[in-house]
Amino acid sequence: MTTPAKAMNYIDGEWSWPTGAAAIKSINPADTREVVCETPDSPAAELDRAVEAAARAYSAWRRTPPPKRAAILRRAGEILAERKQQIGEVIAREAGKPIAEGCGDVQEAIDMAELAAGEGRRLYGDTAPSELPNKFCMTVREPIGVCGLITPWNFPVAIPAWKGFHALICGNTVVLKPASDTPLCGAEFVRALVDAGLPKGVFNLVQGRGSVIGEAMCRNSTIRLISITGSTETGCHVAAECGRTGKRASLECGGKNAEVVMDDADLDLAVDGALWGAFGTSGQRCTATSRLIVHEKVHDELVERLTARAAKLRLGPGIDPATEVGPLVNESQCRRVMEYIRIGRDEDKAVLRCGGRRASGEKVDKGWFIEPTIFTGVKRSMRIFQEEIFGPVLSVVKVGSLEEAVETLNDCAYGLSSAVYTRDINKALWAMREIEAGIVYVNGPTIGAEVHMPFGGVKGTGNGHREAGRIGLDIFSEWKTVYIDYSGKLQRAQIDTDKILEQG
Ligand code: UN1
Repeated sequence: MTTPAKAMNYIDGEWSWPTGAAAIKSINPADTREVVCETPDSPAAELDRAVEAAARAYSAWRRTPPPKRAAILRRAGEILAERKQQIGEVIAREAGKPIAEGCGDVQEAIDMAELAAGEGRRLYGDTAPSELPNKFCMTVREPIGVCGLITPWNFPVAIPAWKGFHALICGNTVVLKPASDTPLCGAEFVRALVDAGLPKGVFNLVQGRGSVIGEAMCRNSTIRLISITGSTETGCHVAAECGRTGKRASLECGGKNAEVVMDDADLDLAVDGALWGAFGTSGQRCTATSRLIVHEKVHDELVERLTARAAKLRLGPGIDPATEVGPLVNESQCRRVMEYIRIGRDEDKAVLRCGGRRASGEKVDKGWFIEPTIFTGVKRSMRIFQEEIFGPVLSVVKVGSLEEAVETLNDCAYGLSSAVYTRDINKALWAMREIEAGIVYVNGPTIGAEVHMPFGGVKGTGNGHREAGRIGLDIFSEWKTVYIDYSGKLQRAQIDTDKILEQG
């Protein structure tokens, strides 16, 4: 085993370990004997120090022309591309993702760098005519100030990039608190920005626990915005704290995404989609397919094909190129998922069709592996149908019509992603309109959103924001409306001028 790396804090242009801070160990979830890295259990004061650095850097960064900010982001993207394999391996070891997915995670960050850098030459506002003569109206985007980013372990490079690059291109300065399960991934992301030449203080990294650093972020009154991807429970807590201190909160929270399969669907395609959507990333995506809603005419055949394929998926460490499904990220997630499997078995006679156990065998004995699990006969009232599990567990529900399928899909507290498999364009368009979700796929799985399109959801998934795409800039900027009066005299708006005799 190699000596564990150190994933330090990066504050005001310096990598540092806070004096006296204990170490949090990040463990390889595929082999818990391996300590991937040590990171400081930073005290709250460290967060405040990072915010002060970000606040000092803000004035110059806000005035840096956006195309110049863009050049740094573009370079960061190039550096991530040069290091893709190496960082992909870090993701495989620290988050447990299969290496192809780890590299895909880095690729998503590269794509986001490209997108955000392009925005450096746009950041468009509007111009509009005035209701008065010789007057002109326009809007310009302005940054918000110091932004706090709280990011999860399941896309430990891509999500910091989604949030961080948009924040930076808009002219904000940043403090990032990455998940304590993946501190080295967070440090690798920041290292790319540093090596790209970002001025000191513009992007700061504070490692540690959510209960200390996340809470300190909420309390800090200099931070103007917190953007968090995490559970709905944590997101709502952060939003409540932000409300108390007058900050903006942008929430990207839970999902309970469903794939609908109609009787006219291409079943091979639907099986491929369900398999990838449910068991890709071991089901640990907020976009993962955790419900499969199937027309009764194709239900049995679909379930048969799906269970046969799921049972053959190759489990193993992410670093092994043969691996299709990696481990759960840590012990508590593993226990949580096993508890849901127990609940599924106990409640109201859901039928366990495959999986349902901790995986065993030479490749998986040392890690947090769970067999891809499928329940059939699931009813809408069941907890495995309603609650986010965040693991390789799929609940199948049988329905008799498209209307029933969509009503079933919508009977849920979340609304992030969804998929409909049908060959009938009318059915597809009807479902597209009726589904309550931020993302709808037709004949494609619920996972795999692209960086240039808005990402986010309705109901318990978020609070109305969309990340990524052009619209993601709205999270990280304020609009300023500018009126320019070149008439050379007082022109009064919102006054009935006919009644003012002297008005010339
Ligand atoms: C997440 O799981 O939080 O759409 C993000 C997808 C990925 C992003 C997932 N591009 O599946």
